[in-house]
Amino acid sequence: MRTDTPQPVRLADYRPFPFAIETTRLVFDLHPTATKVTAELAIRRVGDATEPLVLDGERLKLLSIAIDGQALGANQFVVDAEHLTIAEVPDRFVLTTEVEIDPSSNKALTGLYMSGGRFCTQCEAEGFRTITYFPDRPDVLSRYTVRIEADRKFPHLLSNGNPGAFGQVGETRHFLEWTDPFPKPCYLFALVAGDLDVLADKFITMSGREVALRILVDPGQASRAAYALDSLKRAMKWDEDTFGREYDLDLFAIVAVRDFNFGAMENKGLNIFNSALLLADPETATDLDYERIEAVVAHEYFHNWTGNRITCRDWFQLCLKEGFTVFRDQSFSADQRGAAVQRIKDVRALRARQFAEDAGPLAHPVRPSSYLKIDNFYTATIYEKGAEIIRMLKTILGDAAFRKGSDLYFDRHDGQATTVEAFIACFAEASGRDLTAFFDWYEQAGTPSVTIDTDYDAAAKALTLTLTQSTAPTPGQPNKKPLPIPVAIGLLSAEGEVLRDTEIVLLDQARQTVRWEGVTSAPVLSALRGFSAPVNLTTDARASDRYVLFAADPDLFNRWEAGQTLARDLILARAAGTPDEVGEERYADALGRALVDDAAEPAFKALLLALPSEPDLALMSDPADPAALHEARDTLRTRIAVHLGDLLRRLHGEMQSEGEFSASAEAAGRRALRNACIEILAADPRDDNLMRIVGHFEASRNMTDMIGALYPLVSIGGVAREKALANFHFAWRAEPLVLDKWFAVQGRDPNEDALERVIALTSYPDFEPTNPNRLRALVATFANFNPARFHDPSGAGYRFLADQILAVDAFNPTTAARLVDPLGGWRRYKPELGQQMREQLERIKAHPGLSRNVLELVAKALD
Ligand code: 0A1
Ligand code: ZN
Repeated sequence: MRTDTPQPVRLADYRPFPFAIETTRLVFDLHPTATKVTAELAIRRVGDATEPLVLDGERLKLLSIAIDGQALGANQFVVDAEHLTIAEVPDRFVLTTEVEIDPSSNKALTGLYMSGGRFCTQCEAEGFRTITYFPDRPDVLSRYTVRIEADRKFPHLLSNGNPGAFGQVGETRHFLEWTDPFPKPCYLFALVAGDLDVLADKFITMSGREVALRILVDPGQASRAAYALDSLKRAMKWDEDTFGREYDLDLFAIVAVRDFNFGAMENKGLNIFNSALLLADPETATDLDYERIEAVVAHEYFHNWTGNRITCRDWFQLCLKEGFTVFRDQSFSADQRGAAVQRIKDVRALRARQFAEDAGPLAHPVRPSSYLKIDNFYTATIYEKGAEIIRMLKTILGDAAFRKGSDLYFDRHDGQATTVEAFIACFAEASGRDLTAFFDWYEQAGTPSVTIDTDYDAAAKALTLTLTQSTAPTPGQPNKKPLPIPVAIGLLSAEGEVLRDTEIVLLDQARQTVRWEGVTSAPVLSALRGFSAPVNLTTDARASDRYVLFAADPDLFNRWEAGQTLARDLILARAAGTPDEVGEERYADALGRALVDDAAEPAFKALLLALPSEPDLALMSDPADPAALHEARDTLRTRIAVHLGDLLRRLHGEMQSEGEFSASAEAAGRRALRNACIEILAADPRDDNLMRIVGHFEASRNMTDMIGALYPLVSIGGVAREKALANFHFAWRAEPLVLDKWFAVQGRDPNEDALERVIALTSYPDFEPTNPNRLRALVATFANFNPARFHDPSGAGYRFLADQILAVDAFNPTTAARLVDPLGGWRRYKPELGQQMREQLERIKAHPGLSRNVLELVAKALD
């Protein structure tokens, strides 16, 4: 809770910690309501002799404190709400503190808390300070030994590193010791204690060492961890093959917990996962869940090198670990599942989340220079744009120099807490290139706009390309520099033949021209292939050029992009009151041709069938009118459903797989296409379509098929909706992860009574606001993915969200803050809506006792 005016933390103020914590011994005497933590820190002064020792600590009850075994007198130290300060300390000493904490009352889910009757921790970014007094900053690395003592009702006692001594304590308690040989910052500390089932396996590393693999889950759930375990083994091998990275401990453990603020956490040797991102079987998890599990298991594993062995000097460098690790997990997924489909999905997410962030009041550089609460900076900009920067680096340097640079980085900085500068320096050195201008990508916020104009000289058979770039001002950055932007460009003929293969043009000026000779016929430009840079591109292409690309671009990303651009323009034209009916028919025809192309994979076709989302369309219109966009998008959907009805019904039938469920990308692609067909057909709910969807729902034997029909049935409304929801609830009422889906589907309900129903659902016995998964399933889904209903003209959607934010902020500020975003873009909406969004932000801001987390975001949104 806020006690005074919060002061921002600034990158420019970074100072090294004046002491080294050489070893850290922690003793946990676990009790749900009163846990005792004893910390023995071997400390050595490394800074100035006059510096006091200042440790972080919050919500701790200090029981005792001693230096070298001598208890300190009350006048020798000061404790306030956030620190423990000892003015005079020797140059080398052992500090022993004993504190008491109450995990059972911790609903903030940071530090030590209880989930499902089990003890667990979440220390990133600043949770360790609620466990014991410590320099809670990533540049203080220490070697840990941990003794955990608990009632035998908590059979598994886990921490980082390798297990050691264990034994009984009296009649009812037991203990286990853990040693982590690798120095680590305290945000990577983890502890779990409780009743768990184990799925065990092993992995032989590239140097022949055996690593024990363990996934620990709720009793009875071990079989649901099989896919995660398989993903882990594939990720371990991939990291050896692709980056030369080998795992370093004898044990790698993952624990699933149901109450978790984020997706997962890369604690050294003991990853802790939100159970939604770990547990899967065909009956309860969708293909999207499988895909995410694979990606997140890999992501957390990859952090062992990019984050743990080499960590961040300070939290401003967060992208050093997150951007690089996201790039690594995206590359892994591309190798596992197919590059083009993966790239399209990644770019879709980037645009929906990061481009929106960059276009609003919360825009910030990939490496920010100040913050109030670091928890608010776990953003799409730091993660996803951070990954795009690494991708561009690889594109610009080429594969071999990129690998040389990463090898150098791992070699030079192993065991250190370092900076983005040091990282980029390795690539500059390895490639011999000057990357000074490239570094601006880290410091400049905003999405660059790139334009390309073409001028074809038929007589000279030459094409002149004029490229320009500019970036609109963002908060605190009125003037922008040109950035080095790799633009991948190829040329097609009007008949769709390849005229010129892909070439990378490095646009690093505000304006540049390129002349290509030997262009034998009037070309169709295929630019920004594979989305080679995170920019908004405008070209002088006509709709006819886009149809050529949509039909024939060998770059599948651009083929998809052409279809999306055509659909987007048609929807925007209709929303603006100028529908292009002929264009809509032409688009439906072209889509039909793409769907019967035997060379294209089902997963790709499913992506072609998905129209641009309403939030994406809102980002493209100024000011946004969500109701008009919803109407216009639905009309195009209906036109496609009618125009391509026979084809969609046929495909829906053909894509049905008989036999055993397979989680392979290929099988998932067929299910995705099948579901995409009925999602469109639901826009034309004539009897046979309705029966087809109901039949699909009732016959479904896996969750992908079931959810694939549930949403269309909900969107059709009426009896179809009621029956499907009731059946689904009855079948899955005892499965929390599936029930989350039941709530989420209703969050997206496009019918007019959706808001009323969503509000009613918050009083439903299954709605648990203290569980972030459940809360987000309903509230965040509604606010982010149901724009037509969230932006109700009465403002009731905004009031609902503000009520939820305030209620959750009282016990979980981290999660409350993550709900603010849908109100943040208020300036982009038509004034009668924007004004009401703003009023709710004002109301939140004025709320007494508001957390710093929420305050920082609402204040920035209103600025
Ligand atoms: N580092 C984790 C996720 C994570 C994000 C934010 C946190 O606290 C503010 C904690 C963990 C990852 O990237 O997977
Ligand atoms: Zn991460």
